[in-house]
Amino acid sequence: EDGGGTGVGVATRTRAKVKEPTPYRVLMLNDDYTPMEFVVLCLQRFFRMTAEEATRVMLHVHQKGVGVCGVFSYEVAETKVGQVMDFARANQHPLQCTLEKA
Ligand code: TYC
Repeated sequence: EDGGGTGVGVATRTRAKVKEPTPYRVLMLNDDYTPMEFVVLCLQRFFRMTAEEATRVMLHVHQKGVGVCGVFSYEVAETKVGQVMDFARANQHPLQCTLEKA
């Protein structure tokens, strides 16, 4: 770039700006009725966890009350929350899933 026409350029914008989306955590909440196996199935199906990983996260939620399923862009997080909530409702489980700014 040569703003003043001096023949001397300043190296600006050498790299395109990559705008990272604001990250959102998807949280799974504990309840007294949803079967443990159903929560594990949700974590495997919608968050692509292995059985071992899903079991670890499910037990964490069971013991602590809440746990992180993953961190995503708002759009992806919102989609995953909807998928879990729809699947839980279809199976008549009270499982709750939500999102928060990470
Ligand atoms: N607390 C449930 C039970 O004892 C199991 C459970 C775990 C439910 C995690 C929801 O997000 C959850 N059957």
